Amino acid sequence: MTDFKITKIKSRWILDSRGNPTVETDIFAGDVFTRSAVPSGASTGILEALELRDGGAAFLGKHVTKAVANVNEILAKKLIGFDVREQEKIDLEMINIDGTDNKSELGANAILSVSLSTSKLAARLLDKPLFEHLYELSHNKSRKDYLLPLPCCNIINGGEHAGNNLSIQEFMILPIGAKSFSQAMQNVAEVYQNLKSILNEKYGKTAVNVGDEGGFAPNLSSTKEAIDVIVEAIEGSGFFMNSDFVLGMDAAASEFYDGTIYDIDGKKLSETELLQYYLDMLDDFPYIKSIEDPFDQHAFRGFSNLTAKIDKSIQIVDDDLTVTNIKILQKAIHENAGNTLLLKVNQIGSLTEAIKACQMAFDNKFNVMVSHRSGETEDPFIADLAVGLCTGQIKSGAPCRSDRNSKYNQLLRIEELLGDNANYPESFDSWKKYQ
Ligand code: 2PG
Ligand code: MG
Repeated sequence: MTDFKITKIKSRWILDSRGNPTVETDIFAGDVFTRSAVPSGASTGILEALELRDGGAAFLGKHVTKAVANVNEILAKKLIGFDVREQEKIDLEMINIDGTDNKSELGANAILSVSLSTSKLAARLLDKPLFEHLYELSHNKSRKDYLLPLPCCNIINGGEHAGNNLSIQEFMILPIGAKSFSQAMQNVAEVYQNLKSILNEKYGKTAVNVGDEGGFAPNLSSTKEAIDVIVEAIEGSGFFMNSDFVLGMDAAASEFYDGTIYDIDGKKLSETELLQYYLDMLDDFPYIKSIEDPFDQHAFRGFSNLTAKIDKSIQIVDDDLTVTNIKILQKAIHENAGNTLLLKVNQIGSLTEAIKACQMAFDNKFNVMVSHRSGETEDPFIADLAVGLCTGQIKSGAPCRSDRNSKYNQLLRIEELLGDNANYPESFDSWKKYQ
């Protein structure tokens, strides 16, 4: 008989995609173990759960020995004997041991590494793919067919993720016209390679250096210039705007806001002027269908005003605004601030709470996009999460660099495993048929 009880927990530090230390944890049930690593953001929201770093000299203050010790010396002792199928019970136990609102005692990185590994071990012992276990955990029922996500691939990096002058952090291409996930990834990869040639030809070879998320980081002077070159790459690859691809962006506007003024593309704009900037942009480029964090992380009013003024088919995505936290998401829903939740497990620090945020979003007709962080590892957890929650959307950067492709590649494997039971979204709200 399978024994689902935790027998051992072992945590360590490893390096993430930016060369900073992060927490990795193995959980054992007898001889069987699973492993999870925690990602880390650069343009983080102020209200995110706390990522515990040591301070001091080691790794320029970024070492995680305290978080690792919190797993090995505190959580490992308390969780021995817990049944890994009881995800919520284990997560709540960790939240209680931590005892703070933002997981600052043990560290969200410590707690999350255990939380994610727990779900993987349960899936392994139940002999189920992780996405299936995650579906059952979040829906209390099982299903055969699944919704693969639309890959929202960030092919030009700016903001905090690149050493260029682009204010907007992410320029994403969304392959809406593909009929399958694998076709979508192929289309994206072809555009990416063509974009590389175009950038090289137009701006020289330094323009194809890449940023933190694997997208190119050319020193373009404006948002418009970036959009134009992306459209050229899409059309040059034989695809059509609107039918094959639409565009998305993450402004990550808190990063170009000084508390009074938004400094974008060399222009100094008030909140009202920035609103008009987006409305003009949507007029000029009608294939932009998703804008994340268009205003500062405290600017609920800006989000509401923009959401009210645009067509309902366009996504306004809440990332730093809501930080995967149901209390803040509730406020955003109440104020109609945005219409889509960006779901990042490490913003809240446990799987159970991330699932609750997703459910709250869906219950209130918000779309959900599962997201990586700019500092990533080879752990593909969020690929299974996107399928298990049937969100129909994921962002994991460019189709380049293994920390990004580990997620897309896992989705290719899931698609293969599901065969005819793998579905590709027809629209942003395809998730509605899967809840
Ligand atoms: C974002 C993310 C991921 P970071 O802002 O959405 O793309 O960046 O992890 O740096 O917060
Ligand atoms: Mg963001």
